[in-house]
Amino acid sequence: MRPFVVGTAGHIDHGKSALVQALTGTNPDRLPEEKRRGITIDLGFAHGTLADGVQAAFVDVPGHEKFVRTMVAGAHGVDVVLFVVALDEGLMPQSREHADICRLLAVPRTVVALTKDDLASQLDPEWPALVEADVRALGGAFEAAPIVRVSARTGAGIDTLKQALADAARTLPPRPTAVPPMLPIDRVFSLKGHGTVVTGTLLAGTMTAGEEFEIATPAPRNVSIRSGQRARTLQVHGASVTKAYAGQRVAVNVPGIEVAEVERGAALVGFGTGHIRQSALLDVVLESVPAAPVLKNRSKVMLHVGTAQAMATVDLLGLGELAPGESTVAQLRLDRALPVLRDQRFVLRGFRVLARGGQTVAGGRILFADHRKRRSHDHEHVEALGGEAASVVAALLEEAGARGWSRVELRLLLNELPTKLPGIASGDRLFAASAIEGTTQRLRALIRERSSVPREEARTALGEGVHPLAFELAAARLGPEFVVGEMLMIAAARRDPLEDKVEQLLVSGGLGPPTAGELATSLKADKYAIGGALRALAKAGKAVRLTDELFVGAGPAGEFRRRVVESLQARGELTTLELKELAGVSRKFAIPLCEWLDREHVTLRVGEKRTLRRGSQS
Ligand SMILES: Nc1nc2c(ncn2[C@@H]2O[C@H](COP(=O)(O)OP(=O)(O)OP(=O)(O)O)[C@@H](O)[C@H]2O)c(=O)[nH]1
Ligand SMILES: [Mg+2]
Repeated sequence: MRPFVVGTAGHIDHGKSALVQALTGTNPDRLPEEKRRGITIDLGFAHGTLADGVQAAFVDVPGHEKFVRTMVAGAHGVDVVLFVVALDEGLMPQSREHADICRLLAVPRTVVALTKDDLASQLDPEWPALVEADVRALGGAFEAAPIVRVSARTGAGIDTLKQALADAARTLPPRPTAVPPMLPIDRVFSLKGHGTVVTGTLLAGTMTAGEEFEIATPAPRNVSIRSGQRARTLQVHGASVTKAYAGQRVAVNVPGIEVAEVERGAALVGFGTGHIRQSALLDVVLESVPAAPVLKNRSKVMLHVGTAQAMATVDLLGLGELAPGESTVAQLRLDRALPVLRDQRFVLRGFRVLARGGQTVAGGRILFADHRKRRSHDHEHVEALGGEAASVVAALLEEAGARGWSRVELRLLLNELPTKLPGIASGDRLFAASAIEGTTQRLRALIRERSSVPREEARTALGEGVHPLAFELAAARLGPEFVVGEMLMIAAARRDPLEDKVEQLLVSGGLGPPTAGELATSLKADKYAIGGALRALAKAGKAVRLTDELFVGAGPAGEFRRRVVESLQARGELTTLELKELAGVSRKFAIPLCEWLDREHVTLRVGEKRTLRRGSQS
């Protein structure tokens, strides 16, 4: 059975504190003012043994309508709500508001105590059944919750109630344990000889005595974090422990911090995680209370999350308003950054008392401690953040582009990581496949534009939005057209396999090679492709262009030129016929060959004869 916290709820004076005392032997009202006025003002704490030796921590909350914010701070980490209704009064305004709050905070288990049962004899015999029916009519968890009639005064029903609480706790869902600790602070005090002690319910993770941690304090701007603090000692249920687990109420001795530096609303978080935990922009799933008025877009409300509060503007992301009892995704923009946890529940309260009592209008679940303002077109994206871990990771990666996310950050943001991670991994970082593909394309375009660019310069040119690991992934994907080293370059023009075949046929054709048309036919290739291959060979010095139709291999052409120069040096001049005989080919080839030599300024044509141009060597 995992550790758990029982929290009271119910209208003022209905006997919550008296019941906690009857269950645990501890009076949770410890302030002199509470004792004098006979009401609870601040949260009270106790612990005791239920049925079968089961240990439980208790948080007792005030019922007064002015102290609902304290009630919410007390209820945030509660596993089993002990919903107290005085039998003689029945449901009252804060009974209903506390019921709403427990439902919005998704307190996992509910046990109802109809207390002051010792007064039953003075009541109409039909009255208790009516009260019970009203409780059932609250709906949800109240429809099937155990209802136990008790008296704190006589002790009647207390054992049955202990049994009901223990039974309810037996099947509690687990808390996230594989995450860094998160402890919303609900009390700060100084202990003589020990220094500052903070207490709270450990919502997630485990804490170890001596461990370093951070304190995230609600802050007007961005984040406010005190790092490098150490938990000197830990106490659970009044006894020192070396480790505390999620679901336990923990007292942490933090000698490095002054009492005045911390207050309820701050949170103790794992070392190095404060910047992820704290945010003034929260993507949430919002659910409005059925009896509340319509919630308009841009409404200003008070957000209660963990033990903290902040003023919030509700952006319904494209919706004009939220009808009572409906739900949607939204972004809450806070006047200060609060420490939060994914899936943490919250409550929104308005500023006027509603007809049925109380000011609670909505609540919901935190999806994401964001860093940016959402717009209406982000509606679907925020919706995706409410899905299964794998699809949430995919949505986050998609949005982060080439900046990506580290596994550590994702685990902190989501409390867990799916076993199969989407995206492309490099080191500890993950990127959406589309982001790497996009970066690769940008890099290719950059290199093509500049032919070559130093690696570092290319990285800078792509901008800060591209994480160095994304750049490396992109560089590795450039493809064979590029050379990747300290310089990123276009590889020398890649040879077309058609060029090889054309070159072969030209060389074997000597001075009488196939024409472009004949090459196209014999290679079954397009004449433009043949033309391209021939021009590429000529450009590379492997062939000589005689006419557009006729190219000869560079080897045979050079050999012919050498022999012509040799002959002319010996004989002074040569006729076209003599030149044709020297080439050993038909006129069809000989004439263009001679004209090529003229163009090359090797020969000079004088009538039907050619001489060697002055200055021409070979
Ligand atoms: N007769 C009778 N009176 C009770 C019983 N339990 C509590 N009371 C009385 O009811 C009054 C209120 O009790 P508390 O326990 O302080 O009520 P509470 O719900 O904690 O009140 P707040 O914390 O101020 O909301 C006190 O005068 C108690 O003595 C009970 O079982 N029987
Ligand atoms: Mg009380």
